[in-house]
Amino acid sequence: MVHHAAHAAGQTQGRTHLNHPTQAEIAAAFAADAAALQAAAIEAGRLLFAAECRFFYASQRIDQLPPTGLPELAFAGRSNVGKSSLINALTGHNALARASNQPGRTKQLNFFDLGGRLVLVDMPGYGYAQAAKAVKKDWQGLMFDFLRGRPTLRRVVLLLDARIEIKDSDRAVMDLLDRAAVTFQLVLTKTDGTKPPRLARKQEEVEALARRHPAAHPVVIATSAETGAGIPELRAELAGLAN
Ligand SMILES: Nc1nc2c(ncn2[C@@H]2O[C@H](COP(=O)(O)OP(=O)(O)OP(=O)(O)O)[C@@H](O)[C@H]2O)c(=O)[nH]1
Ligand SMILES: [Mg+2]
Repeated sequence: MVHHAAHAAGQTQGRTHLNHPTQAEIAAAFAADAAALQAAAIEAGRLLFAAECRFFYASQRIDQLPPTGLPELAFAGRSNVGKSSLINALTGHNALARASNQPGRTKQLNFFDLGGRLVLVDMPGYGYAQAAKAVKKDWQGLMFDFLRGRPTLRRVVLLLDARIEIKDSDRAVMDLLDRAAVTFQLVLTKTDGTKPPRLARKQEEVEALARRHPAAHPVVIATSAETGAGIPELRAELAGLAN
């Protein structure tokens, strides 16, 4: 691709051979190719997430999961971080996944089929301090068991609130995913509440964190379910995992 583009760049400048494009021509050719690839990925993401998305299964127990089939993506993170809202933003629905400002809204594993190509799993949150012990054991235990042992789970989208510090519970989940060798991708949520310089620092901090975790995907995406920021980029990234 780059070679062709550099060749074309050379030709437009009236050269007849392709051996000596200038540094600037090569850089321009790389940039043009990268932009074309990103545009294609964004379009693939848009198409995938424009497909019909339907809820098909809720699971409250690890021995009652739907049969495995399509590649699965699980949305994990602390209570209230915005998992259900992010699924709604990605799929362009207002209320496919139930979101609420009451932490601990999602209490089971909710499975959504996206166009027969990918399954999205909305998970209960962890780290909800006020949850009763028994409750924690129930839905948080279910979440951990699922993350550790699901063969079709292709990636965990691990959400971190851009406005607040990373917590010990987040670190514990990243360690667990490292140990289970389950790839996770860190996604910042609620970026509408953060000024650009602060958000840039946060993004760097989280990218550095990703570099320290063997199971972490290196790309960190900053999103807002409220404004739609980062949603096309996240769709593009996730479309690469679909059938
Ligand atoms: N400002 C802002 N608020 C958001 C955003 N995304 C979610 N919220 C709010 O955060 C709260 C929690 O959202 P949910 O999507 O229910 O969070 P959750 O992670 O699914 O929560 P649990 O199911 O309880 O673990 C709701 O009041 C949302 O409206 C966002 O991008 N920006
Ligand atoms: Mg939820």
